[in-house]
Amino acid sequence: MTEVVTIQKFDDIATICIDNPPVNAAGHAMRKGVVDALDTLEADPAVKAIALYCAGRTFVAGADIREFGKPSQPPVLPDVCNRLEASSKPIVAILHGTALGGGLEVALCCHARVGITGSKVGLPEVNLGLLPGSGGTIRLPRVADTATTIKMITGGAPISAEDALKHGIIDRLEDGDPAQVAVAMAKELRDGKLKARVTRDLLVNLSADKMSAARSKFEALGSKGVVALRALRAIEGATKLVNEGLAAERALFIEALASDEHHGLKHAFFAERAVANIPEAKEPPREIKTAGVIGGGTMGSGIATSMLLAGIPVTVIEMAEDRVAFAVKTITGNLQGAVKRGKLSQQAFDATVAKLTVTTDMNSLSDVDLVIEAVFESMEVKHEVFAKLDAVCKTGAILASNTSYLNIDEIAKAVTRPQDVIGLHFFSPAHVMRLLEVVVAGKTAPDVVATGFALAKRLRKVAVRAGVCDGFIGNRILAHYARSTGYMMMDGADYEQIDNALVGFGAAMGPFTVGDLSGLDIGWAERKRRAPLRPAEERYVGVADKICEAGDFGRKTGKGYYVYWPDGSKTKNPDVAQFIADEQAERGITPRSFTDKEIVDRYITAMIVECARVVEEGIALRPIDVDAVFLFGYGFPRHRGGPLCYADKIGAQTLVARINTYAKDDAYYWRVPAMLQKMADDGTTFADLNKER
Ligand code: 3H9
Repeated sequence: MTEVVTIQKFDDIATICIDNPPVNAAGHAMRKGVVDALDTLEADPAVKAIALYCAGRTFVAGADIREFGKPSQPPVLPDVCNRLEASSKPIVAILHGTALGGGLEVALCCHARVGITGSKVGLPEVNLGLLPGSGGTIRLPRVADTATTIKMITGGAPISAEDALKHGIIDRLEDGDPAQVAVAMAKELRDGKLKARVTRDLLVNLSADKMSAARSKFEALGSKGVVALRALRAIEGATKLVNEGLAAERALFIEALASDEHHGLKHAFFAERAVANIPEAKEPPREIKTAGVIGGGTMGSGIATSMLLAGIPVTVIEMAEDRVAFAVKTITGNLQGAVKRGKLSQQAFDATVAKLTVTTDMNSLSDVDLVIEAVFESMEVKHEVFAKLDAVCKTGAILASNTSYLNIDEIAKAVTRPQDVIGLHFFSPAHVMRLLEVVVAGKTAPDVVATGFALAKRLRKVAVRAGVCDGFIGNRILAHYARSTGYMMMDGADYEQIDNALVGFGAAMGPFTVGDLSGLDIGWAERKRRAPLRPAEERYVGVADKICEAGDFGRKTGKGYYVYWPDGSKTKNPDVAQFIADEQAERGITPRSFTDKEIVDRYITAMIVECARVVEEGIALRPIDVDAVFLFGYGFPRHRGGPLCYADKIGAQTLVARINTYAKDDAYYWRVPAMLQKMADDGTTFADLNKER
């Protein structure tokens, strides 16, 4: 036995307990421990039936992801699974928490499965670019129907124990403590009250038509369907002899382990968790029982919705009565949307709305624990708001700004308690987007930073620590690489081609379509603000300004880079071609063509350049923090792991060579960051930097 697996005997039944915190992952010690335990119990003639359960918060949540990419140490999980299935004594698995991936595969090899109420089961391997690699694709279709098998394996979402029971994946639902349920169920198994079955002996339940429809669907997705298609190929193996199917699954799993998709998705999995590792992590957070939001526009209402969904009572301050009505309507509308999406029950809706107050009276904030302002982006307005908060809010209340780019140190000058001031930068729609930039100013107290992270957790968001600079991590980087698309357009690339090339790279939408969607007036205002700060050497493209001057702000006005037709289609706005041609003539530019590859290369390289600078200057703690910002706030394709994970794949030397080539067109824009040059010289990577910091 190993320290993570123990056995206990109760007359003629026995239990095997796995205790491998935090999530009982099937690492080497667990695998070896289970096989040793089984050897011991099989050799004991007194033992008639066995129950396998876990201590702690969950049944086995899968293989140990940290072991992937390292040489595998026997016994490997597929062998552990086969060993369990071949046991001469019946075994029942007791599932609590989340039985995921290799965890569910272990359970499928046991001879009966009992779910504890509230538990979930799933095969989420595709979320890591993998497929179930311990028989899940061969055994699940022997207990569940085709649609359930395809959905669980190619979609990756877990299902409730109730649904698992309905679909035949588990045999029974019980309430109670897993250790006690284990003893009771082992006795029932011994007495034949709980029926034992060997999954591999069951008939396969696969509809050829449904499999073929799924195959066509994933093939049509191109590169986005690769992971699901590989998983589907493994499921097809279920129709072969069991051992042949298992061997084919193993081969596909090993292929998946070596794939770029797995590399990127595994990085994304760890990025989501690594960002919580901040210098202030050990500080006890302040308690947030109630909150205030200043400004009930789209952003403020989204923030309020997000807090209400987390059960935090919110007071929203608006300037006038008509604005109060607008905020109430927007927030209740958001909450109704949550009901429609199944995120909130109708019953909970009424209780949630009851936690909302919208008023024009700033004094209502006198007792709240946190206030987030989401008012107009002007330092003057922010100063006015913060001075009022300073006068009204109780001692110890956190005063946060949702500014997208303004200097938090400067904002904090308006109050007598700068230690309580922080930036909490939400992304629109704030009740949907997962990213929260926690912007730490010079005087922000460590426990205020810790509170920002604790709040993000309650709101189910991913918090990333950022330093103060124009645009913090995300918007600063965006402002830089967005210019590359304007430059390419001005130099001759068709903007629709740019959009399509970036969608081909994995973006949900191209940058010009995104601009139209979010409103071209936003960028216009931002360019006007930055105009006095713009260095003389910086190249400027005025096409977007011309579109705005014509009164076209994108989707909301029906016209921007594209014209949006009532039938939902869009075509290029013919005015834009003229604006481009005029500016090219004015600046003496002879347009040239761009390949899709050059478009993607220039765009991504521009992004990586500014990402490197943000890390170099300490605005982001580590490269992985920048990756998290782009994965959770900017729709960077998850399977590529984030811009700096992708940068390592391209290689620093290639990136430096590209920048030097592009610099021949524009030596100001294309400068090599010192950090990237160093990496090109000494062969280090952003991944190395993640390990160091
Ligand atoms: C697989 O099973 C392949 C097999 O088919 C074939 C094999 C041959 N391994 O998320 P949390 C860590 S593939 C290692 O914050 P929660 C996590 O990094 C696997 N570590 O907690 C974190 O560490 P830290 C299929 C893992 O309560 C800590 O545990 N399974 C693993 O919010 C707490 O995690 C999956 O994909 C792991 N498998 O959520 C399940 N899982 O504290 C992936 C977690 O140092 N896991 N950690 O940052 C999850 O979905 C969630 O962690 C879970 C708990 C729902 C279980």
